[in-house]
Amino acid sequence: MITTCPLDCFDGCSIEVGENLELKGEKSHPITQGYLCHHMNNFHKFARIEKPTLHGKEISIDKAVGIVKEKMQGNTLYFKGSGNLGVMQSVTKLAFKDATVADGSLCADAGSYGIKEGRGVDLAWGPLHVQNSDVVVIWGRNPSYTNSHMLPALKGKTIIVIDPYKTDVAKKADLHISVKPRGDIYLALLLSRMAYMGQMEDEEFIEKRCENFDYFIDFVNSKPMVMLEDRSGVSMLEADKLLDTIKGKKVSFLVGLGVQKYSFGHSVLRSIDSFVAMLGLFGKEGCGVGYIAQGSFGFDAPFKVKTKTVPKPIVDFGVYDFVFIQGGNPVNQMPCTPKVKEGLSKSNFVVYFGLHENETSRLADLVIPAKTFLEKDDLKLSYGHEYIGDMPKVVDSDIGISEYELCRRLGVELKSEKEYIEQIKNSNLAFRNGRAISKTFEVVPYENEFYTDSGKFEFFDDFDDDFTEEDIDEGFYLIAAKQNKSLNSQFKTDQYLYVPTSLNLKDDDKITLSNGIYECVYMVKNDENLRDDCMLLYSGNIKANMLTPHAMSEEGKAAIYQEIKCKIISS
Ligand SMILES: Nc1nc2c(c(=O)[nH]1)N[C@H]1C(S)=C(S)[C@@H](COP(=O)(O)OP(=O)(O)OC[C@H]3O[C@@H](n4cnc5c(=O)[nH]c(N)nc54)[C@H](O)[C@@H]3O)O[C@H]1N2
Ligand SMILES: Nc1nc2c(c(=O)[nH]1)N[C@H]1C(S)=C(S)[C@@H](COP(=O)(O)OP(=O)(O)OC[C@H]3O[C@@H](n4cnc5c(=O)[nH]c(N)nc54)[C@H](O)[C@@H]3O)O[C@H]1N2
Ligand code: SF4
Ligand SMILES: [Mo]
Repeated sequence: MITTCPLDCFDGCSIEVGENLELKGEKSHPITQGYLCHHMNNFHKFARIEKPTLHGKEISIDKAVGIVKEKMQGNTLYFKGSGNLGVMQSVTKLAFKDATVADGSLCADAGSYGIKEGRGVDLAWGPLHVQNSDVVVIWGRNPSYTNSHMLPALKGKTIIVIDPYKTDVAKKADLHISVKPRGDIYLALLLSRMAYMGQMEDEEFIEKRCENFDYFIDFVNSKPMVMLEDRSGVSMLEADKLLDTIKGKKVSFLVGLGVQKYSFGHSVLRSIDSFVAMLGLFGKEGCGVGYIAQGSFGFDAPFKVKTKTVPKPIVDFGVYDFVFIQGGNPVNQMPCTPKVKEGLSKSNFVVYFGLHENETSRLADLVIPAKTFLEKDDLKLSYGHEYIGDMPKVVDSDIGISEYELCRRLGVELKSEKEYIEQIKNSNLAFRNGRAISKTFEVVPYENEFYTDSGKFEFFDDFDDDFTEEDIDEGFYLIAAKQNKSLNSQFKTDQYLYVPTSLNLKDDDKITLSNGIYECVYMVKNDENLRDDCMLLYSGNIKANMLTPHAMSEEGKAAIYQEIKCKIISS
């Protein structure tokens, strides 16, 4: 039987389920090409929660559902994570219509906001596009870990990596630009200014397809070169190398989360898009900018309900009597762990509904086991390519309860699972070589129009940066990055703080870092791939968010993990 990987990942792999639920990548799938990553290859090895527990004591599913039904009558917060990206995961929103919903993002929404400002919609830019490019610029993304099914499309291409960390692709790249963290917007402006000086702009494209170019270029030209070099950490010489390499070429830009974990994250994506639009590199084969796309664009959203909302990155759990957490591990993954813990301890009653034990389940009053993706019907819309993946129920299990079943037992009137899935599929499905793809997918995205009100690309012409010179020069950035063996906090996590070798610390030494408000002790490991002004913590590290700020982006209600710098207070 064929199903699809449920995890929060660009690749949306198609999986052949064999005997004893053995999981293998589908060989003939154009993206999956027969292989899966560590997570799915080892999926069955990770212990799952088998029984509901109330304050640590086993109870029945019926009793657990009864408790939720009773408690949700009070002042309730509904918080959904991204442990499983199937569309049916959101069915529970129908049960929590009267609750406050934690809305916004721990992920990509600052950047997405900026993309929507310029292009209207963020369309996917998958491996089948990238294979038509001459040059690929990997900008704040780490495909070897987070998007491994992109790697075949990079073969034989000229590769440029823009990342403060020397990632595996950076080591092999034709050019690696070790940008200062938080410096990409200045780099995009530097590149735009130099491209304009070199008359690289595509006048015809700008004239026909864009709005606001004159304001953009005036704004760009008003920025002193020295300031742009200083703030980006990139010299004009390096910028010139990049421009030289892409001149007259078909170029894909693969942008990741790295560039936008900051207060002005939306403007960072907008600045990159503006640079690319100025060169006329949208709407042409092998050219464009790919980010975490709006996979659900064009599809019906039957579980969308109007509720009270509160921004997710800064939600105070403590003001709710009842907190229902589904498919997420906020104690580990939300910014500012101390505040999250404090909030949860003040709330009267916390439910964790998930697959695995974790930092959040350990603080919850009631723990409810979920069914795995193999045990329920679902559908996957991808944010990294055009293919739509069926996720049929493959096996029955006595363990756990599905999101749909929970909703039903909470008394919500529902259509059948199959009806919902068909409704969503039918709203926007097309076929290519017998495979389902999104109808709103375009072979060459934005070939004819952008999705803004004007139908044109909208250049930007201003942004705010609250960081002072002192903020920039002092302390260390804590890079928040993904690891190859964990999917955020699921699976095999890593517990080191990676430090630059210039600090002359020894592996396994302990150091204390402070962000000015909180302090935390870390065990270190030297990493020669780091800039001297950076340290790195992988997502899923128990202490990954001890020092990240209780704050959110100016736009997009997104967490801004790297908007704070830390100092060593003892080593
Ligand atoms: N194996 C694995 N795969 C995953 C995940 C996982 O946890 N593990 N998570 C999934 C999820 S939820 C997401 S959202 C995606 C994210 O996928 P990516 O965007 O690839 O993930 P990140 O590791 O957050 O960031 C990528 C890179 O940004 C760099 N970076 C940090 N700060 C800056 C900066 O200021 N400027 C620039 N230019 N670069 C910077 C980091 O060094 C890192 O190499 O991956 C998905 N895939
Ligand atoms: N420091 C730092 N913090 C980060 C990041 C970072 O890079 N660094 N990354 C951020 C990003 S990009 C993201 S997307 C978020 C992710 O943050 P979360 O959404 O909290 O992701 P996970 O840690 O993967 O937790 C997923 C949970 O879902 C459960 N689960 C899995 N499948 C199912 C299912 O079918 N049903 C139910 N009910 N539960 C299920 C798992 O048991 C697990 O507890 O974290 C953000 N936080
Ligand atoms: S996590 Fe990503 S790469 Fe791994 S199997 Fe799932 S979709 Fe494929
Ligand atoms: Mo994410």
